[in-house]
Amino acid sequence: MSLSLYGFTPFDRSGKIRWLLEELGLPFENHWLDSSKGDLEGDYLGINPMGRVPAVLMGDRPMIESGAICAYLSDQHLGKGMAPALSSPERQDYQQWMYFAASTVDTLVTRVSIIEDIPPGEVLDTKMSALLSEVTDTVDLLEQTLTKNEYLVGKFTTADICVSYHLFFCSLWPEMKAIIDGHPRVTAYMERLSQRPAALKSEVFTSYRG
Ligand SMILES: N[C@@H](CCC(=O)N[C@@H](CS)C(=O)NCC(=O)O)C(=O)O
Repeated sequence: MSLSLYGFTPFDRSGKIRWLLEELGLPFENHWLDSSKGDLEGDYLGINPMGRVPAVLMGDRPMIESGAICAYLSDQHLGKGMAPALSSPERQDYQQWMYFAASTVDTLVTRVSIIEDIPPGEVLDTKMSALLSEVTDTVDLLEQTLTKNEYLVGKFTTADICVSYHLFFCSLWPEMKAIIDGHPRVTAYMERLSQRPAALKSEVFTSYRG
């Protein structure tokens, strides 16, 4: 079945799908869209009616939502070991971290982008400090989890791709990077993941590695 991936830079959410496709060894056609040229309009709305990226076209079936795409592809290719089988005990943790990536880690980035537009003053300070306290709780939990294993679910899975990918996005904000850098196991985990051949090939951690 043909597989096409639509994104607009190596740093939008299509990066984690590209990384996963490399880990799975699946051939795909990469489409870089440019919103300033109207690429997210017209025919593209047949693939993603919201005019957003990423999206994939599997055969003639489109799919949106980066986390769902990663989960679906991993389950479709269960034999490649990127997701634990439904009946395995690890599946519970895997599912937890997949949702944690999309609803806890990814939203930190969405929220900081909104908060940083607030004019300097008390409102900005209060909201930023509440957000940074959540970042600390999030990274503390990861640090604690990584005392038991090198990866979130014991062995490397798509949950590591999704969590580390969104954490990498967080690290692009100096305030959040300072918190992440204060967690040695998390920092070593990010470094370990960034050295995987599939991660290097998809260039997702390029700016993380400087
Ligand atoms: N929850 C969606 C978020 C999709 C999304 O918001 N994508 C952004 C870029 S990562 C976008 O396409 N924005 C359109 C634009 O900026 O014109 C996902 O994970 O796929």
